[in-house]
Amino acid sequence: MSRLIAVSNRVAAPTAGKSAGGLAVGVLAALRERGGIWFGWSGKTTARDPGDPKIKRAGEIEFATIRINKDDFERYYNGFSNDTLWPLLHYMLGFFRYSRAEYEAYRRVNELFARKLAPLLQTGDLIWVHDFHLFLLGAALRRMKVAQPIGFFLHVPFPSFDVLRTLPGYEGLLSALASYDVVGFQTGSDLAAFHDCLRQAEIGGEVHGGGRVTAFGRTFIAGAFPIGIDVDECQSVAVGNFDSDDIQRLAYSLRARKLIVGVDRLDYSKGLELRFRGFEALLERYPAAHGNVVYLQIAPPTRTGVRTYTEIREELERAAGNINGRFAEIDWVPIRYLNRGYPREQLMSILRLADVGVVTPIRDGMNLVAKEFVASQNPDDPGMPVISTMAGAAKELDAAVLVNPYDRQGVADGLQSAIAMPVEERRERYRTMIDVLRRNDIHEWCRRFVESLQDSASGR
Ligand code: ADQ
Repeated sequence: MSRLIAVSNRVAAPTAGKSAGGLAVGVLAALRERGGIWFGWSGKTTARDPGDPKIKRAGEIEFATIRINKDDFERYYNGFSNDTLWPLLHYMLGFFRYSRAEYEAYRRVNELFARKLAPLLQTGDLIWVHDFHLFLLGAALRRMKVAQPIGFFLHVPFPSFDVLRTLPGYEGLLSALASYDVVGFQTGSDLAAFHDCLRQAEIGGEVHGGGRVTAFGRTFIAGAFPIGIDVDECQSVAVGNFDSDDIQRLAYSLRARKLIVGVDRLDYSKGLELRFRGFEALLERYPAAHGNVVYLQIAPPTRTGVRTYTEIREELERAAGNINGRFAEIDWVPIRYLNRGYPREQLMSILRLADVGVVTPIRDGMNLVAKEFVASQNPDDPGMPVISTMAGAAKELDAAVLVNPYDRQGVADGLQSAIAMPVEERRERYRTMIDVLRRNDIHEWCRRFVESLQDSASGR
């Protein structure tokens, strides 16, 4: 069986006693099955030459990590990846910034990854590159005459042509994607947007049947591969930790109140302030919620040091203070806003305890929390997710309560209908959703992608 070489900005080496989240679960499972390498940044920068990758072996898997040049890192990561590509890909051009120097650093880091990875490769390997930090890696590997199949999966949305062309040199990004053998997106809409970009007169690409497309002189596969979760792992973690002191303390503190839970990285794409305002509208429109509903939002800071992120954090603190100030009573505070991370075990049990999971990003490639919320529920008395139509997850989980995150009253009504939903209806919707999650779990996602990559090799 061919080895799998997974490449991502960060490498999620399993740590004793910690369960891996999201994509790490799937990639680790695929690597365990076939053996291979997970290659990426070590988390450290250097002022000198980064040297050879540091390799640690755990069973069939080698974790190979490199340092990145200190000056390049800032421009590659906080600059081009997070201030240019992230807002562009999430249709949030108000946050978009562009600098040629940052693009150059991004290109250099992608080339560094190629230079350090190439010597580790063997004939027959399958290479799977993850996410927008590494758009240019496939092209850089091809220039080094790497002939093995290379796939790319985009975890975030792919924008429509009119948004994409905001990026100076967007053609280069599309042509870099054409260096891969398989390009995967989260949803059919992302794939359709990619097809549309290729068909533009200035690109001159073509879309054929069977997932094949031609552009920049190459024919390759472009498909939708919605990422899933490990349903059993999620369930057992949620149940296993449910009786812990922390969860029981939380349950006790609620008395018989309904619990709405949100769990997100603190990012503007997650629409947290709008969500707080939607909850405020719930309190305005439904007086019965006063004293009877608690909204717990967990959002640890990310990208600290970046101004926009400090600003969102302050805005959220203001909004929470404002809403609590307006509605709190002597024995009830409506919003509990926790600005820190929690271990996965605790998170999954908190989701299980909740009556409503609120997942209302402004844009999201998929959103695994929506799926984890469903998987962690008690099938006999399941909580109900309220999901934004702008999250990839809404496509598969259409049995949830769906809302437009910009519609403050719509969010309030959605929350209310989830809170008040009879148990039979919740069970029925839960069964529909859990079936979808089981059919397309994280293992299936990996299997489908790797199979496409393998097929692309035999089709060449
Ligand atoms: P993210 O934007 O990071 O991922 P998401 O999919 O919601 O978003 O979360 C990833 C993982 O992080 C989940 O397993 C979740 O449990 C965990 N997580 C989130 N908030 C947390 C918190 N406050 N504390 C601890 N853990 C937390 C990107 C894309 C998504 C896509 C994923 C996977 O932006 O759209 O679903 O990749 O492809």
